[in-house]
Amino acid sequence: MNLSRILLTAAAALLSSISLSAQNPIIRDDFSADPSAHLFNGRVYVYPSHDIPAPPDYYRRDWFCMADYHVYSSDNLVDWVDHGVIVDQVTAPWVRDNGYSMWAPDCNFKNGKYYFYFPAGQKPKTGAFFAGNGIGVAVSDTPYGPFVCEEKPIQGIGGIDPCIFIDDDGTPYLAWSGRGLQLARLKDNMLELDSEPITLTGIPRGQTEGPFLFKRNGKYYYTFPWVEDSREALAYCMSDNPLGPYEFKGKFMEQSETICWTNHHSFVEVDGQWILFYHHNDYSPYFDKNRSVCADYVGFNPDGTIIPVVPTLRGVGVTKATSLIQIDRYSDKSEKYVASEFVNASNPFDGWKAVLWNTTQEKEPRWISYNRVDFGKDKLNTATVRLLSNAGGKLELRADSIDGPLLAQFNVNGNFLWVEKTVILEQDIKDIKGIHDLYLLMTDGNHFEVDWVNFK
Ligand code: FUB
Repeated sequence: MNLSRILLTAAAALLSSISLSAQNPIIRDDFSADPSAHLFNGRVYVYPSHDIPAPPDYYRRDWFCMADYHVYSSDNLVDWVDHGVIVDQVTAPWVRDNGYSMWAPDCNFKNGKYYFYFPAGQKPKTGAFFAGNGIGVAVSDTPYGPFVCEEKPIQGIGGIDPCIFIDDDGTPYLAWSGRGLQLARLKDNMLELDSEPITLTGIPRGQTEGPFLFKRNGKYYYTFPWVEDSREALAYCMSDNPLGPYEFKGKFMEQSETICWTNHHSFVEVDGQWILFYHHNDYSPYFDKNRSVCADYVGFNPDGTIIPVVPTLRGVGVTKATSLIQIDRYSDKSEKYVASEFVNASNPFDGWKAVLWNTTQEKEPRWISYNRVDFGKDKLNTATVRLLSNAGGKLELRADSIDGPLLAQFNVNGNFLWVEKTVILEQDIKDIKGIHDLYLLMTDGNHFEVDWVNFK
């Protein structure tokens, strides 16, 4: 690799970081997909692919379009830092520089280095139009770069969606999607195959891609998106050996209820709790090739099988009461007449609002809840809600349940305008401390929109 390429990669990795926030999706200022999450040195690093709207030099406007990779990290699963571009199609030596096919990547740590694996269309030989997909490696001393790309992709394999798994004894394995789901041992140098690839068998009919291999309690899990009907569910096989044979165990996430055709995922254990990272098309409801990374907790049955995960708006982590609590990504709600909608449908990245309403026939209290809010150790004095109402009414904030301790009450005159309304906390609740679920109730009125809640 020449010096200018190294400098470009280093500069990208040093780009100033941007703080993002909690809830789903976790990356809220850009599209992101195919998340591969790992715990390195006490921080969770997520290596996603990066969807972009097709630029003029890309001939397909209806397809995936990906020109580079970012890496994100967090020490609390709530505040995510974007470390900038780590690899891109123009500076990666063997990659077609207008291919826009930098699909699902992965990264892992061995021999004191971080190895980033990524698929991409190769530069065609002179005179040829197409050269097929390679899987390349870029190496770094840190999980966030700068990464230096190998001159050539891994020899002897082609395909997409590499996953690098390191067993407890240090043996590396590469899983990927080629002619079926593939798996091979890697040499200690992390750059060459050390065994003939194996094709997974025994998976019921249905297209597969995007493997993620992990180990828990001595069992190996080979997990993958699996097309059943017309969209991808997430499914898995289990084995007592890394190279199988694997036994099909079924789905652990159903197909998205939106139009999103793909899903792609990874598992990571943080402080004894397993988390599933995956993607949906939250910010792009009408075009499913612009996707967004989400995360939810995942559990296991005593026999090691995965308890199916139902996607949430709320996601993972504990939210500080003193932050802008995006209660529109609620964890629970009253049965009827509550929805999470875009604040500004013409710019989804403005985020969501919760809408609570009643009809002329029905006048019930409507509510939403947001779990795991940390009220801290210090005394709080005020609560603020950013809201909009047509004819006004009354909102309440409560802790722990819909009839739990009253935190604050808001009497609102409606005027169809967004306002930030602040009230003093109820006297006997001012010393609320620690982690509680937060409930917001519309106890009077027939239309409220709520953007966020904040305590000071
Ligand atoms: O992101 C492009 C492709 O879509 C990935 O490589 C697949 O796993 C699917 O998510």
